[in-house]
Parts: sequence; C-alpha cells; structure tokens
Amino acid sequence: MTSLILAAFSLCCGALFSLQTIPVEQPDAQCFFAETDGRGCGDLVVIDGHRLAVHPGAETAESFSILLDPETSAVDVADIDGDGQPDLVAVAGDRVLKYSMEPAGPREAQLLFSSHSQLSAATPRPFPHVLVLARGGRSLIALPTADRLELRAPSGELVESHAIGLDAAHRVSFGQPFSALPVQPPRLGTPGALQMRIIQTAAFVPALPEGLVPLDPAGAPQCGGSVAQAAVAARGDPPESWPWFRLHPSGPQDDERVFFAYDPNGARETLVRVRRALPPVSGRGRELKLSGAQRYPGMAIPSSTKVPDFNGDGYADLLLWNAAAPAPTVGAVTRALTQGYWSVRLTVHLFDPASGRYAPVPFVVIPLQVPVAWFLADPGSPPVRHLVLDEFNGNDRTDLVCATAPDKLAVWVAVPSGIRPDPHQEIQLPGPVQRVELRGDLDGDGRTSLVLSGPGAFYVLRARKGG
Ligand SMILES: [Ca+2]
Ligand SMILES: [Ca+2]
Ligand SMILES: [Ca+2]
Ligand SMILES: [Ca+2]
Repeated sequence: MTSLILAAFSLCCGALFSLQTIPVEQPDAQCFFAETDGRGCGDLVVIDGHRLAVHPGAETAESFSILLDPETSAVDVADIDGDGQPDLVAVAGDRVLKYSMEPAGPREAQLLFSSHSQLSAATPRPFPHVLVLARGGRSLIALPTADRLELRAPSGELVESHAIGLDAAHRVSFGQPFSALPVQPPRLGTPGALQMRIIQTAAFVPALPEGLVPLDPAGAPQCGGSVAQAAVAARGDPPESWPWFRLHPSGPQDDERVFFAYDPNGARETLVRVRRALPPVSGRGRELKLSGAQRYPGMAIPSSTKVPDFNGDGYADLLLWNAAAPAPTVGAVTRALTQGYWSVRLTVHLFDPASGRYAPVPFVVIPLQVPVAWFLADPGSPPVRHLVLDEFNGNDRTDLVCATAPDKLAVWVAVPSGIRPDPHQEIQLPGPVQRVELRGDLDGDGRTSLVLSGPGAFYVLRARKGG
C-alpha cells in the first residue's frame, strides 16, 4: 500500500522521469538501446565485461543475461534468421555467432559461419557495433575486411562486396547526385541505404565570384566546447563563417541559418545574425538576406544534437548562459569558496518570424547554482554540465535537463504557457554523473528517455506517460 501511495503522490506532482539504477562491475561497461523481445518497446542492453544483460523497457530488473564467448569483439541485436524474433549476433575472432534472445532460450552460441574480418582482432571487451543490415528484404551481416565491406547471409554466403579503405574514393565512383548527411544520434539507415562511416575528410576552398564570402564547405562544427571556442575565434570573421544552427531545426534541409559569435569587446554578449530567404521574385533566383547583428546578454550555448524550439513554432530558439559578475566583496568571494557554488542564469529568447530576429525580452530566465569548479575545468565551455535539450514529455516543445550538482539533475519542461523558472522535477542520483550515454524514445510516443553513467552504475531516466 505504501508504494501505491508513493506512486500516486509522484504522479500527481507530475514527475516526468522515473529513476532506474543499473549497477555494473566494470568501469568500461557499455549500454545500448535495442528491441530485444519483439514487443515494440525499446530495451536496454548492458555489456559488463563479457556478461550481456537485457533490461526490458530499460527497467532495473533484467530478463536474462548471456555470458559471451571470451573472444567476442562486436555484438548487434537484430532478427537475423527472419523468424520475427530478435537475435544477438556476435563476432568472436573469425567466428560469427548467434545467441537466442528468448528469456528461456538456450544460452549457448550457435556458429553461423567463419570469416576473417577486421572485427576478428582481439578487443579488451565486446562493444556494440552495427553488424546486421537490411538489404533487398534480407538481413545480411556486414563485415569490414582490409579493403572491402562484405555483406554475408547467415549461411556465410557472400551476397555483396563494396570497396572501402583509405583510397576507396579514388577507385569507387559514387555517381551523381551524391549526397551525404550527418545523422545524430546515429541510427539504422532506411532499407536499401548503404551505411558508411567517414574515414577521411578533405576540405577545399571553392573558387567563387568576387565579393562572395568563401564558406567552409564542411560547415561549422556543431557541438560542445569546440563551438564555444569557434564562437570566440569567429568574432572578427565574416558572419557567414561564424558557428551556426538551422533556423528550422525540424524542417527539411535549407540554407536559412542563425550565425552567432561572442562579442569582440569581451562583454558577456552574443552577436546573432539571421540569414533568411527573401520572398521569391519572378525571373530571379532565390535570394538570401543576412540580418544586422543583434546583441544578447550571455553566451549562446551550442547544441550538439538538438537545436531547441521551446515554443514549438518550428523556429529555432536561442539559449544563453550568463554568470553573476563576481562581486568585488570579500564576503561574496569567501561565500563562493566555502559554499563552492556560483550563480548562473540560463535564458531563452524566442525567434520572432515577423521581425526576423530574436525577441529582446527573454522567454524565461532559469537561475542555477553550479559548482565553482565547473567554471574552471574547461574555459570557454558553458559551466552547465550534462545539459540535454530534447523532447521529454511529447508535446513538440523542447525541454531541458541539466546537472545542478555533481549528483543531481533538474528538468524544465515547456508547456503552452511557457517554461517555469523553477524545475519541474529534481532528481537525486545515487552517485555523480560522468556522462550522458544514451537518449532514446523507448515507447515510440515522442518522449525521450536518458541513460547516464556514474561510477559503478547506469542511471536510467525513464520518461513516463502523464509526466
Ligand atoms: Ca522490447
Ligand atoms: Ca530471429
Ligand atoms: Ca521556437
Ligand atoms: Ca516538451
């Protein structure tokens, strides 16, 4: 009864995430999401040493575990034999193995075939790897050799072979038109797509008509501290070489962009210029127009995976951080050193399509207290740790999670009336967070769950219905 009362209490308080802690023994334990039981809800697979455990629905309880062959280097979950039930495919040395994923099934490996590949090399532990591809209605096992990507049937029969390797580009024609796009987070390609990884990139400066600003053909890097450094470095550069994000983050790829750089005068301000397409005029091509620079207090936070749209209007919004200026009083400094925390503000400015600029008045100001050490660890990077912008409650408005202490996370959700400055939910973890490992929509209803790693455990923040 007590647990029922507790459950009812947390539901009425609108807790968005439930916390599941999955203990692991090895410091290099890995995890990945997969559909392991054919029931349509994502599951968490944990590789801890050579023990692989399946947690249905990413719950703490595991349904079964498999002790992998000690030579195993790579594993993948997919229905390789076409019976509708997912299987575990593993490469151990030259052997390609299949394990049953039935909770009550046999735990021994079945040898599918033997073939030498680059995955045959010994690794310190097994790691998740895309081994199974859907091609022409069949599930094939992809094995990279020194210069080919071999696609083999479960019988071992060679079905397709593609040139790879450092000089493959000189030997292989991709044909026209060739297009490539980064996929973040990584996911399985559509049936028929040939999945490739970038092993080498080459940059070139195109010859453009005089007066046009040459752009970096690779585009600006999109994430993390390196973008913050780029935003500092970009201050004197032409605006169209500044770091940027897409103005329509969820729309089709287009060239309307938001460029940003940190204020050259050293003030904690961000300069923003928006490039939009002009209404089409007959007889002329599509024209792009760059706005003048607008200043916003704070430093724009680059987003690595998801450009935020907090009000769900299809336009990217601007997220900035700012710190309270260190007050030159002995009391404030002493207090900061003894308490170990400093005030930080996150502010959101919404894009206003009518004026073509970000609103000068913030949509929300979120006050935070963060450990002083977070300022010192990586100069240039935002002092906000484990910041995740994603859709957590399934209402098409970006929500926000970040750490408010080494072992504490807080969640802010966007609703039609806005975002409240105080957290929607605070989550005390059993230990400090090391990394955000995974994010994924486990129920297919637009709510994103998170997996974070800590010492000796994975912490699953499971998005819940009604949260
Ligand atoms: Ca499942
Ligand atoms: Ca199967
Ligand atoms: Ca928006
Ligand atoms: Ca939301």
